Amino acid sequence: MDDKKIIFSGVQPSGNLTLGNYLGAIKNWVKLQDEYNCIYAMMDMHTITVRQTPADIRRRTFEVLALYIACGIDPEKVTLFIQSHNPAHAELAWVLNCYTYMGELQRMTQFKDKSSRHAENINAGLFTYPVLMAADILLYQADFVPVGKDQMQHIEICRDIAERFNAIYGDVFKVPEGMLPKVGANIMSLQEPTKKMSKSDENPKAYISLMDDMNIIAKKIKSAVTDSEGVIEYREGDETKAGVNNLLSIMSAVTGREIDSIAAEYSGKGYGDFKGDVAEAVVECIRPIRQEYDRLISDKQYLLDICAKGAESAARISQRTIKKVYKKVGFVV
Ligand code: ATP
Ligand code: LTN
Repeated sequence: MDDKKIIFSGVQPSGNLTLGNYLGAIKNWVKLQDEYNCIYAMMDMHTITVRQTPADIRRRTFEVLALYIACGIDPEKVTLFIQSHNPAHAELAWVLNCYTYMGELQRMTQFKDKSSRHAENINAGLFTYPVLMAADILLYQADFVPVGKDQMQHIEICRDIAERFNAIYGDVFKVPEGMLPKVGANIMSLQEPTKKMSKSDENPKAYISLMDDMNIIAKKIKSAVTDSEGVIEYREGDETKAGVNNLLSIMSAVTGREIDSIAAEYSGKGYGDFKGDVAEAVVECIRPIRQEYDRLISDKQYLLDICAKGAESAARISQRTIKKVYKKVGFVV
């Protein structure tokens, strides 16, 4: 291996990827692929913490892979694989479960949120979700984990578990750091802009899916909730401005322009003009991704070959960590 630092990240194939997933995570991954050794996975094992239709997981796993590549991830430079293809994730997760406290898992926002939304199925996997995520990252001795803001609490618990384990057994795990994008780390719902944009939102008008038709995307942006003040201004922390703040962040993230300069350009103009331009910018950002995606998704064999090669290399790298961990805890290796 060369001396490049290691990056690990992934997305769950639990729904159609949103503009939030793209701007918060995947867009950032593309920028990192030359400078780092990047490993990106489809986190299928995490999706079954919530009840799913099996055929949907299978189809979406390929969709997510095709989207990664359509967004600009180069399979020649990056390791791309399906989480369940490398058994080391489940193996390390078991060990780490025994070094994680119930109390710290109980405090996780995502657990509280998802268990209230799925009250009929609060399973043990949903509870230990962050432990599997810690295993994903620690297996590869990752230095950095590029994610959106909502995942930072999971990165924190991963660091705590790694430090706890290292304190007992010596330097086994690299303690990773989260990496947030400069803009786009927290794209909000278009309908309730104080909530994050989420692919599992029951109201499809709340999110932009990368799979939406271009005219639907434009419509969703034009009907985004704003306020009655009529002033295009970014006011951090002002909940009444959450809708406008969000549209400004989206515009900034898709065009690469500074928020202040966008706000200045629209000062004195109405929301209608502004939304029309945001809609156009978002459509122009997604259109080429969609075209490339449509081409890739029809070539199943190509996608299968990529994840077979990726799984082999992922298994090879992670075996080193598994061996070390098993030896340290006292298993016969
Ligand atoms: P779900 O709704 O099923 O929990 P999700 O839409 O939150 O899914 P994930 O698969 O959990 O998506 O997240 C994938 C990546 O996208 C993570 O790095 C996450 O931080 C990022 N992400 C998700 N939603 C947003 C958002 N609204 N803004 C910025 N980044 C986001
Ligand atoms: N929980 C993450 C998906 C995920 C992940 C990971 C991200 C699972 N394992 C490891 C980064 C590193 C989410 O985005 N919901």
